[in-house]
Amino acid sequence: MCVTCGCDAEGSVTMHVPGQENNHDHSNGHSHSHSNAKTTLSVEQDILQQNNLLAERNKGYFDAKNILALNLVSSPGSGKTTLLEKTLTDLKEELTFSVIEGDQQTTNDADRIHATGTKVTQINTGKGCHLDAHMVLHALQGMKPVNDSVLFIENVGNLVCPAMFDLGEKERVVIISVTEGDDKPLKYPDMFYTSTVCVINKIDLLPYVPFSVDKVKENALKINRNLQIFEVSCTTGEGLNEWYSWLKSKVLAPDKV
Ligand SMILES: Nc1nc2c(ncn2[C@@H]2O[C@H](COP(=O)(O)OP(=O)(O)OP(=O)(O)O)[C@@H](O)[C@H]2O)c(=O)[nH]1
Ligand SMILES: [Mg+2]
Repeated sequence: MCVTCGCDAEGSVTMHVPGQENNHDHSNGHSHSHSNAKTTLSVEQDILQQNNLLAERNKGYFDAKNILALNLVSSPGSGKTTLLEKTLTDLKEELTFSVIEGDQQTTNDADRIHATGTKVTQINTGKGCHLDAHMVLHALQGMKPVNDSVLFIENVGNLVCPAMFDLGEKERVVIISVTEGDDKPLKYPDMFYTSTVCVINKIDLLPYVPFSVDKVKENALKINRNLQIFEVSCTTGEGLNEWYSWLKSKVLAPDKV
């Protein structure tokens, strides 16, 4: 997290709504002290405690509005935005979506989501390596997602720090692509332990890389035996129907799947 990785989670929020541009800056006021171990521990506790309170507030907002909030986490480049582009395009007639994008810099991902016609807000975290509940709260206040909808939050690409920051989401979806190695659940257990869903992406590349789907599933289930696992290729579309069915079932019967 911030204290141990040295990130400075001072960010700005850029709103991208189809047909409307509205940009403004935001600072969440994180401060850090590295003077000694005792101080570091108390700062870390303060940050996480404050985050958890705001995450509860976000959760209450989502529950009150019947918004299914999903936090997408992964290493950089696993295919989070590509999975979103496919999902938003293929299901736009059936479900109502909005997206919060988290990246250190650029509005590249928000631009890609915007191109699908979906309401999107980009959060740039600057030196920060994760989204936190306060950033999401601030984005929600600007974008006002509608009742009975699905909100995707694409976290900053990072398999470590985002695991520690509850955003108030209902489901945490960890994406791993086959080029990353099937040992990743064992090396980065927090992310797999705190997730409810695991999407194995880029299976079209399996013939070209030494990656065992059986092994990565075994490793992921060793860390979290309740993980719901999907195998997909966002390029060929293989496996996406199972992901879509799960998503629709969560919207229709949120606590029964
Ligand atoms: N072969 C293959 N390439 C894919 C697949 N899904 C995504 N990609 C490619 O992987 C690259 C990264 O995809 P992104 O969707 O930008 O990944 P991301 O996780 O959003 O990346 P960050 O936001 O930077 O963390 C792009 O070049 C995609 O075209 C897939 O299923 N198969
Ligand atoms: Mg992305």
